[in-house]
Amino acid sequence: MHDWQRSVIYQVYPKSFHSHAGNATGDLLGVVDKLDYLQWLGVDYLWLTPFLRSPQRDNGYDISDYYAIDPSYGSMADCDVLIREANARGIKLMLDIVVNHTSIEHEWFQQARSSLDNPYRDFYIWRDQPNNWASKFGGSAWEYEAQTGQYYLHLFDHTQADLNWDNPKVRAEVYALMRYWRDKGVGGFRLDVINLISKPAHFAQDDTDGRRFYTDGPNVHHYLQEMHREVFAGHDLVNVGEMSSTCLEHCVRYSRPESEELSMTFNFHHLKVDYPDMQKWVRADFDFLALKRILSDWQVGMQAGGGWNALFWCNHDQPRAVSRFGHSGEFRVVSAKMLATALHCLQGTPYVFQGEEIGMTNPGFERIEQYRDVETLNIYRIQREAGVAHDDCMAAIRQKSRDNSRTPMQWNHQPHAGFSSVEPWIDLPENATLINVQNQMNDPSSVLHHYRRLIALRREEPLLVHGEYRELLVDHPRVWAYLRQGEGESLLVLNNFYGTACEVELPEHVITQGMTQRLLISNYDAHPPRTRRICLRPYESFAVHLTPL
Ligand code: TEU
Repeated sequence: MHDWQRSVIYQVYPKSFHSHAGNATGDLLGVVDKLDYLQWLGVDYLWLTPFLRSPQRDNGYDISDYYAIDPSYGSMADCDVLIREANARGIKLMLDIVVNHTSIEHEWFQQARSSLDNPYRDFYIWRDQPNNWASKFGGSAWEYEAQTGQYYLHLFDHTQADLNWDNPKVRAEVYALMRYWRDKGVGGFRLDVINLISKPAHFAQDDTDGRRFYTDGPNVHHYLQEMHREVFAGHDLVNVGEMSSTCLEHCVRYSRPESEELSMTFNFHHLKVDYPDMQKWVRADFDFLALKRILSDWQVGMQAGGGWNALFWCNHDQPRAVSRFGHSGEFRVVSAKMLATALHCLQGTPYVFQGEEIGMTNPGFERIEQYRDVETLNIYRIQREAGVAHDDCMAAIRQKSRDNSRTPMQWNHQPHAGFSSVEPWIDLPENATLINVQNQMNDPSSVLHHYRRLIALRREEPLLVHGEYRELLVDHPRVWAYLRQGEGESLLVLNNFYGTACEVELPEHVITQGMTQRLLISNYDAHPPRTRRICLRPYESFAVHLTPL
């Protein structure tokens, strides 16, 4: 068993975590300030979203120097302090590596754009004519570069130019920069949209947006195996790939140990259950049966293929889980705990995104001026130009904008929730005084203590790591029930996803006469179930260890 299979990873969005300097944006020493808290919480790894030098057009996912810290986050010396202080507390740092694209301010792009025969020209992807491929942030994926009269490819913002991975010099540069960070003592990498790096030889016209040509592209496994040999082999690293619009077969290949590619993969299928007809920018409720089906299929499929899932509800690109799949009003606390239990009892490595552990909600910003995210602002402009009414745009943005998760971490009752001493770069939700770490630290029945218990359970209960996932009550429209089975023992996990009580009847083999039951965690004062018929209260959830006689 790999140690990271028993680990929990905490995601820090440094811009919104804590400002040591007291500025409008967070910094690396601000993360150092909170390491004792993270150690208390019990997490094993910290994934920090990019803090390398960047014009910050996409909050650091547009890197202009892979060997320098962005001055807004501090210095290289601060970074060394962070790595050292985290390691001293048994916490390793995962660096976010963004190598599908660079900022157009990167020296390579500056060189490349200067002339057709510049040695860096081939670091990027140029064509005389654009095709119909779409940028994931709206509009065309091609931008015209007047000086040399060609278009360059950008799957994201036009300031994020895609690197040409078929050029061996590009790959050599990428592995070199990863070795630099590896040798500095980071414990692993999170690889941004890494399944998009291999583009096809021909840029065909497409009847959709082109993604089927470059998603899990022709040489992607070959390049990841090369990265493994060049960077990972012989080192104790955890590497997670962010996989955009991927599929199960590829994720098994990316993450099974025999492939020698990555440790695990993120995919987003379960987070599209509120995208009607795959449309993100429409307000919509989530489809619960689809959510269960997708998560179950990935549990079963990854287990069968020997792959490994990264488990998550939240990250810096997604709305807050409690607002999305739970209840942000009277049932906020129980529903946040239910979501946590449902996820943490699955097979895979759980990720906690800053603020999730205290049940932070979407901020519900009403005005477009309160939003900062490049994707949100692009979409607003494009939709308005296409004639969509302001109110309809805003209803979708309020629900779906990436800024929902990017508001400052809520630490305490001080001004700006203890995040900074000046007005932060983005507003805080109004409920910040109610929902914060300080309140919950002192309250053993809080969401925070529930997370701490779940994180500890990962290490205590081997069944959470290797128990076989079996779904129960597959068609139940409100309850997600599953087992994690081992030899002669199992865990039973029940989760009511709705705010009304409901009764379920478990199959006969699950609860048998005289079996021993040990309650591991619950979000109400609950006793282990004595019979097969169980009444679940609003958002009730628990996990129980069962040993038949
Ligand atoms: O995101 C990749 C990605 O495709 C999405 O999660 C994206 O935000 C979503 O499709 C938009 O609707 C990664 C990073 O996590 C994100 O923050 C970056 O903006 C993006 O790559 C580009 O580097």
